[in-house]
Amino acid sequence: MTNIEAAPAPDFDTVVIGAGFAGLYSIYKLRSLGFTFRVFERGDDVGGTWYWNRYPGARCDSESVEYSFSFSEEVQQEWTWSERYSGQPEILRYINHVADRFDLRREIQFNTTVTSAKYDEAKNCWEVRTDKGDEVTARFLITATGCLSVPQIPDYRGLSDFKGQKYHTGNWPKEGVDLKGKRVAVMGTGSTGIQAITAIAKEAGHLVVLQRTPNFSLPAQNALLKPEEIREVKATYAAIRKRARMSASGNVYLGDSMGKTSALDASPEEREREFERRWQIGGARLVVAYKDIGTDETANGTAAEFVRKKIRQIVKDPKVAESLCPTTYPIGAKRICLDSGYFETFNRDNVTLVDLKKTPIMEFTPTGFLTTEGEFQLDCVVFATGFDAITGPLLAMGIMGAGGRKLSEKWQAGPRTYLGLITAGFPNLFMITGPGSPGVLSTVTCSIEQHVEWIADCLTYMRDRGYTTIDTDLQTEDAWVNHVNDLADATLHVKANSWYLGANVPGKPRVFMPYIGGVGAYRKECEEIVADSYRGFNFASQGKSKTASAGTS
Ligand code: N01
Repeated sequence: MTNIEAAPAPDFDTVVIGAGFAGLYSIYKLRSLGFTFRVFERGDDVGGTWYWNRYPGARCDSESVEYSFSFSEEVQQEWTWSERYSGQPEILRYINHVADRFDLRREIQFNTTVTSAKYDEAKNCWEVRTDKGDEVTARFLITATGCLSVPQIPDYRGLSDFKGQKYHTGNWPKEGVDLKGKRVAVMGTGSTGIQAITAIAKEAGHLVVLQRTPNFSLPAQNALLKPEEIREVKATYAAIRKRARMSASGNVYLGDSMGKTSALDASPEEREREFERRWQIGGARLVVAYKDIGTDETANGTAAEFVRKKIRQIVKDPKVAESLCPTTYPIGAKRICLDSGYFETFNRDNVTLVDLKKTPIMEFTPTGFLTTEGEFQLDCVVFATGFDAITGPLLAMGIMGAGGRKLSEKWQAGPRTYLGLITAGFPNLFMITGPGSPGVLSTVTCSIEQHVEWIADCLTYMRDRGYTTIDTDLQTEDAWVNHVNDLADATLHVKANSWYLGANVPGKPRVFMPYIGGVGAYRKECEEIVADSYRGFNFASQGKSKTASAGTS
């Protein structure tokens, strides 16, 4: 470690990048602990994911009462969600409410994109530069950049010649888009596409759905929350949150939905009843109806077939129904989609499904696109084609660690972290919901709060002991990465080409990025590591390095 004693103090203790859920809670925490900080945010207001994803039909697929902050009992009591699954406008109003209530905008510099972040070993600080010409230094760098914030638009021949409107759902214009009566195509049938297609079909003159791979989608069974439901939640909020924190996914509001028995021990009639019961309750609970749906292909097949049967019942045209039936990967191996009438949409006269596996797009033209079957004339194309997930936002910022090593070089073959929180050789860099943590496999607000609190505790621990540097070593990191891989390999998740594996981005290494052991197990591991004097973390102060596990008091 370099001696930093004589180095001038950095401008701030911390720079935080991003002002969505993660950034806002970081502000709240850092401020309450007396740390100095600056926050940079690309958008012109708070909200992160919910600021950018304003596409028609945008809605949360976690229950509203859980997809929210738990850190303030006052906010929990004063805010009332109107629907079981909130729409984007309501979530953005909520985020704004929290920002206003705690005066969180004060330290945020909006409309500012971080263009580089370089660790200066001599000064033991991060030098952060932005597109607005800022150059600030901070002892610590915290990325709160979200996991799904770098939109992907495929590179089709002729796309730049298309004269109509083009939008990506993850970068939807703030002023909205009038699609009334227009000829619209939506490309992509993931969670986003399924929501957008259902909503746009009601508005467009004609909608063409461009599907490459059909997806398993379950009914959300969204509804207005009743006053008695809200009263009950508010009366028991503390208990709900406590259970969520130690659960598999952070989603426990309607009871523990994880089945305890094997699908193969149930008779076909019992399974049918259980799947139907869960289909009617709504949400993703059908895919955990039995304990082995996520791990055993035969068990999984029973749930997959139930959903295919539903699709065939709902969609009137048998050919269209067949095209909509997923058959090439296990149910739940990709993120399960929740819908509000998606399959019914294909019974509308103004909706056409183009199965790109059967009739691929040859090229876009100035007025539409050409498939192997013919030409489609369009006014507008909506790309619901996903994101360079999890690592994309981190690699987009030009992060350079010790010795000028680029993060993009270190992660060339896939991300490597310890707990998804730090990565060796990039001292004092903390990632909220980084790769190797459960973030995207959970009610993300639950995971965000855990990470922010963990980081805040760690910074306090360091301040109390005069430590100025935190890092880990490759051995610790390798062990964590292997653990994350082992957990994933024991599931069927690795059998689908999903964004969890980076499979949606051409050239991205195929590595299962999230920790799949569950938020409760992960939290426990994090707590045990802290209790064991921050096992695996190396701290240093004033030029003296110290391996935490050797004892730190
Ligand atoms: O993205 P996706 P998303 N030509 O990557 C298709 C979260 N989310 O934005 O499957 C044609 O899942 C691609 O096809 P294929 C949620 O975690 C949350 O929908 O690769 N098609 C796929 O159909 C979700 O999982 C909420 O063959 C192309 C689609 O585009 C995550 O965001 C709401 C193509 C991309 O699906 C991402 O979902 C919405 C090409 N070249 C989303 N390239 C909440 O409610 C890609 N596709 C919280």
